[in-house]
Amino acid sequence: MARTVITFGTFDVFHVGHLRVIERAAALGDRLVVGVSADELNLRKKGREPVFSQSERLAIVAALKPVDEVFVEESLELKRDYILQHGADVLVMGDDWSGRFDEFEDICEVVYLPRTPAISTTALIEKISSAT
Ligand code: C2G
Repeated sequence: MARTVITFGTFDVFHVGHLRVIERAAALGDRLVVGVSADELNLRKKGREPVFSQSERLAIVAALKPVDEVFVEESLELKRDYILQHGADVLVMGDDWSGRFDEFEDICEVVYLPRTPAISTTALIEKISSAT
């Protein structure tokens, strides 16, 4: 049976760290499903709107070769439902979330991948805004 991998993220100001985690997630199975966080969720949890809107972020992630399906992640609390709905065998997250999703080990394998060093959306935004 095909092994389905699921991962989640905002993927705002898409960069190579995002690409690498998606590629490594896809390599762990046959089919990759990506939950892209809703604008509303970002506003609620991080107190700011992403630079790119949810439909733009969704379109970018959906166009990537390793990605088979995308959906909008409306709430962080719905992870269990999303894993079940999409029939995921593996949940992949970057290791900034290490240990945070171990509770789902009863329904799937949970894998934390090391983040790509020295790149982040926040650092990019700072770099671009301070450029003269
Ligand atoms: N990432 C990475 N290396 C970086 C930056 C990000 O591997 N240098 C990974 C993160 O660990 C994450 C994914 O890229 O797995 C997406 O990162 P974010 O867009 O920052 O997503 P986040 O806001 O952490 O996700 O349910 C989770 C939510 O959707 C929020």
